[in-house]
Amino acid sequence: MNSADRSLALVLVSHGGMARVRLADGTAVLARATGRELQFACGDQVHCNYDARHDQWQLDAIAPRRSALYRTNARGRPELVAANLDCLAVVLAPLPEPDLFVVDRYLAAAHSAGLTALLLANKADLEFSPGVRAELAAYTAAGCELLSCCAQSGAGLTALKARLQNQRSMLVGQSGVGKSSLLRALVPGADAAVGELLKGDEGRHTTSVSCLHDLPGGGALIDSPGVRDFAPALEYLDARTLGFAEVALLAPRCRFADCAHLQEPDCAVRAAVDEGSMSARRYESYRRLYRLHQQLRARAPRGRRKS
Ligand SMILES: Nc1nc2c(ncn2[C@@H]2O[C@H](COP(=O)(O)OP(=O)(O)O)[C@@H](O)[C@H]2O)c(=O)[nH]1
Ligand SMILES: [Mg+2]
Ligand SMILES: [Zn+2]
Repeated sequence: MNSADRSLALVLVSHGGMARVRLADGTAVLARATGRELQFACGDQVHCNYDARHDQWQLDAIAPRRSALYRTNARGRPELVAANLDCLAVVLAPLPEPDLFVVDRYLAAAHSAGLTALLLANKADLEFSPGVRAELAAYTAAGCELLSCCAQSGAGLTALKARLQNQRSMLVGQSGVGKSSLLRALVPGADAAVGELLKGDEGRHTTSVSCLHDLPGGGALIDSPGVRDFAPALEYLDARTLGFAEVALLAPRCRFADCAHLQEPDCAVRAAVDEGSMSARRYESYRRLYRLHQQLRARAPRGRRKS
């Protein structure tokens, strides 16, 4: 190995210590992480070396990230979902029935990671229930961007393309909402690309890993596996607002600077809920996340506590 082999590569797919990376010269190769403690994900810029003796590319360092999206994994540990994203596109549809608490937790994670968030209401050929429609209106009233589209008919896709252009975005959301359909509609040849990316890795299902794709005209789009639930990594959540945009706006008007917006007197957040200008369901969502946050802080060893 010599230092001339050293080049910055982009992680297109990552799983279990392996990554399909795109080298500086544009070729995609499979690389194995040299250290078990290296945590990398789709979108990471990494240093790779070719190990001629083993005929194997090695991934041995990760370049500093401009953003990092984390979740809590099944063992309760923070896990990197994607790196260097600009935008998180949370996809929902009339079918399957949206779980808006999951949507809220994605938005909270995006907000806390400094990403812009976009609600993508797909399957515009179907109708949302009146209850969900009211909640969607509450999201936009709270300043959340909402785009309606239809992967099937193509409606709304021109506006969506323009919105995603020159950005790196990730499609997330429940299984079956149409993430992969949207990807296919926006990235010609995406299916073939996924097959190519997972080549030599037959055990992998295209539906179980995130894949980064170039958008025609600039930017990139990451498709992600469908989820039933999503928990942000609580240690990366903004402790004051838990990533709730309404709370961030209202909190400066609370009487106490450290108001948790639960029982405190003169709380601007509770006042907004009482008068109907903040969605009661969003507030309930905030309270659930707050409880989770408290539980985690109580359990966390001191060194891991943040704020
Ligand atoms: N009616 C309707 N069905 C759609 C639309 N987009 C995707 N679907 C269907 O929804 C199902 C799930 O789509 P898929 O892209 O696999 O969802 P994912 O799990 O989020 O990746 C498939 O049967 C798609 O054909 C749409 O705009 N309208
Ligand atoms: Mg999919
Ligand atoms: Zn308050």
